[in-house]
Amino acid sequence: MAITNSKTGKIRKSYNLKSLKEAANLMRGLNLVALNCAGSGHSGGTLSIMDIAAALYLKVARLDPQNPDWEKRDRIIWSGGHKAPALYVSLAMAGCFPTEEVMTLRKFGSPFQGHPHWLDLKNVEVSTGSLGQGLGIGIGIALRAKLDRKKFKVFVISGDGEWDEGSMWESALAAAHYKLNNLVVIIDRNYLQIDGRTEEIMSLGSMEKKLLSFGFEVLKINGHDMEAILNSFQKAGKSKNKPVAIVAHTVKGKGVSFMENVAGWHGRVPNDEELEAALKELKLWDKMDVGGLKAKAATYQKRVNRKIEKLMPKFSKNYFWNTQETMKVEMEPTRFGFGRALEEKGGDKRVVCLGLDISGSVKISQFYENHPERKKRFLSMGIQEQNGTTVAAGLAKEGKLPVISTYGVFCSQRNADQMRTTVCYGNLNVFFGGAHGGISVGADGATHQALEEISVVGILPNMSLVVPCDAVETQKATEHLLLKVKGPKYLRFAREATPVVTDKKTPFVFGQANVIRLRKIGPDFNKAFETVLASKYKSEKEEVAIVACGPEVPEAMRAAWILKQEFGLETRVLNVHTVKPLDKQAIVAAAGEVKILVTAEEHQKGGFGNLIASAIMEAGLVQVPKFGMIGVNDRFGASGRPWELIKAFGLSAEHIAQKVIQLKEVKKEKKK
Ligand SMILES: Cc1ncc(C[n+]2csc(CCOP(=O)(O)OP(=O)(O)O)c2C)c(N)n1
Repeated sequence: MAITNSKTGKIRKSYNLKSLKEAANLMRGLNLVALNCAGSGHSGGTLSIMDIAAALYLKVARLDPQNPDWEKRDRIIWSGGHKAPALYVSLAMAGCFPTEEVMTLRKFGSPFQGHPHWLDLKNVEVSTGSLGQGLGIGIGIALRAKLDRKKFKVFVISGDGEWDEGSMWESALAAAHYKLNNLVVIIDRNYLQIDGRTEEIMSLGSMEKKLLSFGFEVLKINGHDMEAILNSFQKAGKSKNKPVAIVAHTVKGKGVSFMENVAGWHGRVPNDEELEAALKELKLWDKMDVGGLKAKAATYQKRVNRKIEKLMPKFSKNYFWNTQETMKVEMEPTRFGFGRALEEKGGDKRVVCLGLDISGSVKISQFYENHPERKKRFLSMGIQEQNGTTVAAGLAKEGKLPVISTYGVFCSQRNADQMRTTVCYGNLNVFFGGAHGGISVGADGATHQALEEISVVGILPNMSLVVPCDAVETQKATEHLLLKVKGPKYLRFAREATPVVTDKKTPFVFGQANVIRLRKIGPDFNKAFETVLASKYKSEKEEVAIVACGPEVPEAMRAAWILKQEFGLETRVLNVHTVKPLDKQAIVAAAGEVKILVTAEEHQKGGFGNLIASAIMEAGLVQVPKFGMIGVNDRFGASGRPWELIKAFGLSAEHIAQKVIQLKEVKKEKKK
């Protein structure tokens, strides 16, 4: 089949071998320009799958770009959602929307999210981004076709690294069990994942033999030979009673010499010079209006900037970070503190680190990078959050101090039952490094923005949970959790650089909050504040308390500054780095001593705020303060720049200050 008019049954546009190859080449170019405009994303895998994508969307699958909900269309599932740009340029080339629109990729408000979201963009079948789930969805759709005697086909595009996930093999069993001959799974066998070569990270061996033994009809092809690709799809259409697996041997980064077979290009995008070199290699530099495409992206971004600025509460001055001398701070990602601590304390032979194929980015690899002798204590688990958690449990049971780390979403929720029943119920000494927490992971979008860990993890018996406010505090917390806290522990930290507001001397006592007070507005932001342990603090009859954790602590400090300068209000900032066990004494003391109390979290609103509220309510105070919460308001995240999202989702200091003022005014009005 092909791009079809669903009303007349006629082919809208047909491709021969030559034009299909040309289209695939152009799609590579468009993909790279979009990635360059986005400033982040996945070059390697989008290039390795592009010939297959071109064949599927332009020639093989039955689709009507004018009728995305056409019942008879073939369904294409992108199980590896990080290859979204390849999906978007495929849809554009098929005629679903103008190609230039894809240049808004990964920008705030764009339908071209970092990972595909079917509710944002017609023609996207399902939302993906958490690896290992697309095949199961495909099976569900294929089963529905069988139940209702529908003739459409289901194609699932997966990556080889993705097959580290146990869920893929569960799905493989099910596909064969139900004899789904209407299901074709494509494996982009490029032999690379993030941390390196698949066979070194978690050997897959022969995918062909494995899938054959699972009951698939298996076709092995060169995934860049267009004729072979088309033939394999034709053969796949004739399967009698088996699901089909096309193992497409490909080259990650295909088409651009300096990207080919280089693991580092997994999550890197070309800068302007690299883009030019790449497009010249693809013989597209003179053919494409790169300037025009980039202008489209720039114009869209300007609109975003204006929209977001409108969402910001306004004061007499701009108090945003580094806009005026006094607001100058150093910025460092909290994950750097995690890496430093592992490097410094990793000499302890009991420490074993488990990598989940994102080791460089979350900084767990710093454990061994300068200490080759520790490499044997670094266990590569591939993309296996669930298995990694139980393996860590086994290590802990035998006296080791295992540390396991990946994106917070996968670290706290992909393995939720393993964490609950094996680790927490057994009270085992496993350290979870929940990296890239919060929306500040930015352009990757909702699938990668961990906003629920405080609720999911903080409710577990025996668990300790720390959410440090900056890189320095992250280092202290990592060291403490690793060596001093027995039992399960979870550290929530972030990807983006955030203000450093503590130093070596700042108190950090596990389980005890700090009080931060603005003493004297002066030229140096950090020096204007004094920090003491909450247990040592005596009330100064401040009117306001802001109770915060994680990256909202610096925002709370800035809010205290705004409240003082603009309204003359004194604020007690409570840095509650340890969320479990919670320093209820400090919280209740604040509640009893101020008139307005606002909680602030870069998390679903209430995960932290409700813990603070219940601590206050349970204390049975005679009088409770006016209470407000700042957090993400019952929604999923979105693609965008980290600081754009902080502003757009109402998490900035300006929003905290505004909330305080609103509460103050409500009170005044009621008195009248
Ligand atoms: C459950 C889950 N864990 C981790 C990640 C982070 N991640 C994104 S892509 C990727 C590597 C995927 O490798 P592969 O499937 O081989 O894709 P390709 O190399 O073809 O891009 C990882 C670990 C994720 N998206 N989902």
